[in-house]
Amino acid sequence: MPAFSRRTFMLAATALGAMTFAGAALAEVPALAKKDTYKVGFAQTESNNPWRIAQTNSMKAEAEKRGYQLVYTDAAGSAAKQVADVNSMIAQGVDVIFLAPREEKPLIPAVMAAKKAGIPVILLDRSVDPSLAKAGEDYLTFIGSDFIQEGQRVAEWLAKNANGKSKIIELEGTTGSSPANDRKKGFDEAITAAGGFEIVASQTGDFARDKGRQVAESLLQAHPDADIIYAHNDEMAIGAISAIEAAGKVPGKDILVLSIDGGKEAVQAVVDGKIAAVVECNPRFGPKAFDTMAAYANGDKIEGKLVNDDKFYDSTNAAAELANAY
Ligand code: GZL
Repeated sequence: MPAFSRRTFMLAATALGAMTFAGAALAEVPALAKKDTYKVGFAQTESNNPWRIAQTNSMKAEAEKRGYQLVYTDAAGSAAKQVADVNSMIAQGVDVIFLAPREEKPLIPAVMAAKKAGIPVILLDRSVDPSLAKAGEDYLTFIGSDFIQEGQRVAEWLAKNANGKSKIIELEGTTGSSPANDRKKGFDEAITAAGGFEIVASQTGDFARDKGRQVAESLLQAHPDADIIYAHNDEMAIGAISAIEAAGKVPGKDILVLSIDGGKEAVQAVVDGKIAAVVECNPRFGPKAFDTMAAYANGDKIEGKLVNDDKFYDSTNAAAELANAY
């Protein structure tokens, strides 16, 4: 081989090797050593509704059952505080961080800081912007529901059971959160494809009961012909029921209410005929979260997305299923 091309070859090989090494370093999720016990971080978004409280209780119960030390934080609805909470966990030297990112973009720095500190992150329930952080590279995996499918299931039920009702008010979840983004995407695309429906208004109620009630009240006044309310979660659906009744209308008769989460209060409302259908979004993450962490420590391959199976409640099964609802 002529000297010039050999030198060029060596330079190219060195450059390629450096890039590959850097690439490998950037692409690796930090390892988790196999130990008898762990110090585990769980950064919760807030505790403003039964769903979040059920998720937290499930995580705390599983940590206690396994004898792990749990460093728990509650961001009280602030993405900025949730970033600070994760940074605090990093400083405390936790072995792994479970994170339910309140919104898709603001939590990216927290995910990257944990990776840089050599701490694997498992996303629970909510995800981050996939164009900014990737499973299997920046964090280990996402465990949660398929929010697009949840929205689609509501649309599919409506397409079969609306019985002529067609004007929809949509109550969106927390702006910028993956459940709000994807429950809207899944529902809006499917209900448009079904034909014969119109979303007359769509506004955030921030997954909160009273905000949901206030927004539903104002939208019902602005759209008196609305005869369907699709709420991204039970809290806002229950708030909307109060708004419907305050407007002198009958939920389930004048206006169909549809929801996602499947908490006991909402499933009871299905039994009572006030909510037409609810897609479950099970908050009991503890066992699956800690089993996934143990499998990773054991060296098992972990898929980038671990989707929960969600039930569906309507008048055909709500009474029988009520006892199992969270
Ligand atoms: C969905 C979860 C949502 C619930 C709301 O996985 O993030 O947050 O649907 C909760 O009730 O506030």
